[in-house]
Amino acid sequence: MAETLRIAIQKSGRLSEKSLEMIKNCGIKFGSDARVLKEAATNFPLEFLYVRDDDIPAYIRDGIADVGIVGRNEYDEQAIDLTVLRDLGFAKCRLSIAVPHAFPYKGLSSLQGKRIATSYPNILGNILKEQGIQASFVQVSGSVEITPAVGVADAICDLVSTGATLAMNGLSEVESIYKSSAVMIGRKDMGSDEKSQILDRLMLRLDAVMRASNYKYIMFNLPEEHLDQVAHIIGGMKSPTVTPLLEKGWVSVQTVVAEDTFWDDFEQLKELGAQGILVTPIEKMTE
Ligand code: PRT
Ligand code: ZN
Repeated sequence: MAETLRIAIQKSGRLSEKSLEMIKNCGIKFGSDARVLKEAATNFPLEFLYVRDDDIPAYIRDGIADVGIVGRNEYDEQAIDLTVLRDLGFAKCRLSIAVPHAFPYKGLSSLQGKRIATSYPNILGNILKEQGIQASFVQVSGSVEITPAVGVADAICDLVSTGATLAMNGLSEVESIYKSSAVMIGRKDMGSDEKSQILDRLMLRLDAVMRASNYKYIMFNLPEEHLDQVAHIIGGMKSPTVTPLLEKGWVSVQTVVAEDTFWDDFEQLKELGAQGILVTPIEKMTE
């Protein structure tokens, strides 16, 4: 039987939708039916395993899955020896220390001898150890933010994205100790050449999808005399496509710009007389 690559995806939670969307954008077709445990893609040798995110690293280690998508926090906390294949850039969050407003926090050393509630004792433990700080951990798997109010802990260390949960529970975020986003992880040895080749094909597509999301395609009309200056602004790219317009002295320019600098570029182009600026997303982009 032909080899297939098995990917473990969170069944239902913050990572699920975006993980599946990225794979769909790779042109891979499947049902993404969250009621099933596993399913196969119809046009690519890939099988999906829908599980709890906590179980993904161990499933990969044990060969039940070959690769998977988890939060970097989950992977680092479990300290299972795999490879981070790609940082996928979504589900961004930070692991932060938060304390009740009355706590006189002056830095990590204020945690000396305190009780800290967290679901990340390994990540936090390593950071405190580096600083020579000793604290006791109250290990909880949910509702970490209520522990100071009920007298179980003096401080907490939990994931934060908007900060709304902390604010709602009367806690101040005093220090961010670690940053996380979704990562694709895999076993160091795929076990067969065929499987490694499938993984390479998947990564090639994933890279094209990720690269595309970092760029925009823009088209605009420009007085020809400003072409040199515009080329300077959108420099770093391969030369733009320039076509003359019927109106004398005007050209139409088409090029790719980075999402990061898009608004700066846009303003400068306007200043140079660019008109009818049209911006579109790019679906796939190869090198
Ligand atoms: O059921 P299963 O075990 O699969 O899911 P789960 O409940 O363990 O995980 P889930 O879906 O909540 O989170 C999956 C991953 O998403 C995490 O491991 C992180 O990598 C990432 N992520 C991104 C977050 C957050 N943002 C986040 N805000 N995970 C959790 N939170 C929680 C946080 O713990 C706190 O309770 O959201 C609350 C804070 O949010 P804000 O926006 O109020 O600051
Ligand atoms: Zn979980």
